[in-house]
Amino acid sequence: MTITRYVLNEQSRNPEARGDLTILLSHIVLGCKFVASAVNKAGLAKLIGLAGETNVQASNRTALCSTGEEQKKLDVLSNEVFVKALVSSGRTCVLVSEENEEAIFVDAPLRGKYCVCFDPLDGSSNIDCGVSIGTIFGIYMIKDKDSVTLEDVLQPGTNMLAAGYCMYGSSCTLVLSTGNGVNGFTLDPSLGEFILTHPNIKIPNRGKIYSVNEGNAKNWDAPTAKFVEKCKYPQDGSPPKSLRYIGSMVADVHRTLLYGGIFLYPADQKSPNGKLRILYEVFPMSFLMEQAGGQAFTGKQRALEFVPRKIHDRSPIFLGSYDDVEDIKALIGVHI
Ligand code: AHM
Ligand code: MG
Repeated sequence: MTITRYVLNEQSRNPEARGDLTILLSHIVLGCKFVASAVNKAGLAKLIGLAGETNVQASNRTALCSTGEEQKKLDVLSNEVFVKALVSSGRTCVLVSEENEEAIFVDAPLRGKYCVCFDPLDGSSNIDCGVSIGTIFGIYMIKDKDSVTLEDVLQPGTNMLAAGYCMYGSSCTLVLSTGNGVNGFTLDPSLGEFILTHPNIKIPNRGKIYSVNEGNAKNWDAPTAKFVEKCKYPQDGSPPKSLRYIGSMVADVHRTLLYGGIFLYPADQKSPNGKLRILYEVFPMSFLMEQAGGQAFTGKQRALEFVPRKIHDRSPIFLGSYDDVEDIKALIGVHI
């Protein structure tokens, strides 16, 4: 089963579907193949290293990093690839990219009804050492494509129609949900096709792994510190959890989805909203987790119910196995 056939099958389940989402997804798949090829050739083609610019997150993050975030060559290329792939699909009206400060409004002749929020190459600090990196995307429908505004982009994650990520790792894996479960496809390089290799992914109810940047522990709040303490020194007779942290959200979430456990990027005293961006990191991954039977929580509420105020807003996030996320909710004392 190729991803093309899978998406066409999904389309045929909805008698009112006119194929627009199918076309949009095929352009996203094309962008992923292009970036996968560039990532594979990066060392040879001199694509690793800096592009000599800083990206939009630099100004947002001055409190954290006085020099600004350095933008890598592969980030620049991947962003260009996805913007062109999405615009040329003729199915998008507004795009939000991690790499662009402002939302991109598509010119009228090429305008369609979808909004796509994406991080073209997440985990860029891992590029130069060959660790897995990925593309993350979330898709919304816009009410009126002829009068689209920024407000149309600032929707809760519950309005998302589809989301996914593509991981450029030891193999290239695309994980997708169109709101009917989660499926994983692996790129067969000899065919140039994504093949369904992980049908109907369900996350275990509880896992043996926790995943967090523990170097931030001195700035955590009490419930987060207590939660991680319990992962290491459980009081209920269960074995301690293993720690796995790659520092590349796509890879950390992919492992969490397949093996179970919890991934967290909590708030801390230095970053009261955590680090991860709502529209193109937190929402798509939360959508996938819920679709796989897990849950995603901001520390205050169900992550998908959050309504961002600006396109690059951040939020703390705890996501993964249902019962593991229940544990952090119990420690924080939130009942949702
Ligand atoms: P990026 O979009 O600038 O690459 O940052 C996002 C990445 C995520 O992939 C990852 O979960 C996180 O940053 C790791 O942050 P840290 O190095 O603070 O642990
Ligand atoms: Mg990035």
